Amino acid sequence: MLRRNFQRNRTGKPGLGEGFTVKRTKFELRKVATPFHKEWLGGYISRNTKRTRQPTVNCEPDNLSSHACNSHFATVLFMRRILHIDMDAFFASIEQQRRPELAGKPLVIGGKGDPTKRGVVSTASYEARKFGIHSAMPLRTAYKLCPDAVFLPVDYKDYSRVSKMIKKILREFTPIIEEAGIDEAFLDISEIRNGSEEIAKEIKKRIKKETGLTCSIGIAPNKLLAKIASDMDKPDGLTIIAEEDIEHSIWPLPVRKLRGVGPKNTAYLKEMGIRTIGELASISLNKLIERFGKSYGRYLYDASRGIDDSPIIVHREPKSSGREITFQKDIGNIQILRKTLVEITKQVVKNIRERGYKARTVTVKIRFSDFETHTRAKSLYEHTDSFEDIKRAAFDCLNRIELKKKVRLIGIRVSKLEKW
Ligand code: TTP
Ligand code: MG
Repeated sequence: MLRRNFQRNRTGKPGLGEGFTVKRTKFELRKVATPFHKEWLGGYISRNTKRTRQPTVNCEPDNLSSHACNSHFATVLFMRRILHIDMDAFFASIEQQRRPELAGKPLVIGGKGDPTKRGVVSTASYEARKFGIHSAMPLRTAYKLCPDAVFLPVDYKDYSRVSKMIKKILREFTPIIEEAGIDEAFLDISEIRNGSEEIAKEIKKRIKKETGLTCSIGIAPNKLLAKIASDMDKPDGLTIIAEEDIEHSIWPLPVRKLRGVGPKNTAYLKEMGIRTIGELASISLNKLIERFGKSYGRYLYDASRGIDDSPIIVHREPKSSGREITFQKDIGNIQILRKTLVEITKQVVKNIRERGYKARTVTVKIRFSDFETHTRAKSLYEHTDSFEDIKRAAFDCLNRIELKKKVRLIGIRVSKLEKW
């Protein structure tokens, strides 16, 4: 009974004191409590859990309705200090850093850096964003919006090198770090004695000194809020959000700022008359579950209140590895498609081998000239990194797609990876 979920007393009203979700046992709380918190808890956590291995506060579900118990847990849930860091216009800033003549100029990074050819924008400098250019936009559209911008190809190798330097600096602050992407990470700074602002400023200073780059930092009681915070004052921002700030700084934001709320659900919520996170927080749990299902409905209910107890995942295994090619000209010739599939399969197999993984599922994607997209997947008998086996599965998938139109893109992804 060490891991029990207490989820009671949900009133559906926005607010954190009442209607609060308690998901942690005291045993778990002991693991997240800092020395300050342990002191504040007056030994609640450490004293009895060790001896009895039982929760120390009487938090049987019926007692959770008591306000004291509720607010006690509310405080505990909101006492972590999570820092989210995200570099500013990462690829573009690296290029501007190594070519000072590009500083302050509209700069677009993407594909092979030729805006007359196919390819998408990876990122744009803040100067280029003023023209409406953004990530994932076709390079040709970016060129139309700002013909004077400088276009450069993506240099992953160098960006990964800088990314590693940054992660190394972050590790000097705490080993509890989740690498969330090439230019972002979550750090659990609960155990560090210095103040949040002080830590953030020190991180910014170190990164600026060693890479010349700026970043934006958000600090909050959990990952959900920390990520929203780091995005609130870009570039070179520092935003600290406490539990009491949720109402005035989180509730006015649009719902799509919440992790897991994509364009589809944003549109659906809009149909329900919900645009902001605060409006979402005013919807009852029952109604959300009715509309979105049990798990996502509950997620929305909690997230709109700033509640999130997802842990920092210190080392995340890659879930999949893939490669795709967009042809310069749409292809109608099956032999060319097969040859390309062999090429990208080779690259993917090389990639998983280098990282010591074997895969169980192979997925092939075909996008036709009109953007209609089909995928087919095949599961293998066992995990493998054999090029022949993966190629055979890929061809099986390709054969199951009716090639009725010219093809714009072909891709392969291997998933269900396991370390070997
Ligand atoms: P982001 O952090 O999303 O973007 P950014 O760092 O360029 O800008 P911001 O200041 O708003 O954080 O992504 C980090 C890098 O990942 C980005 O520099 C380029 C790359 N990237 C892509 O290649 N394709 C994409 O669609 C996105 C969103 C990012
Ligand atoms: Mg970034």
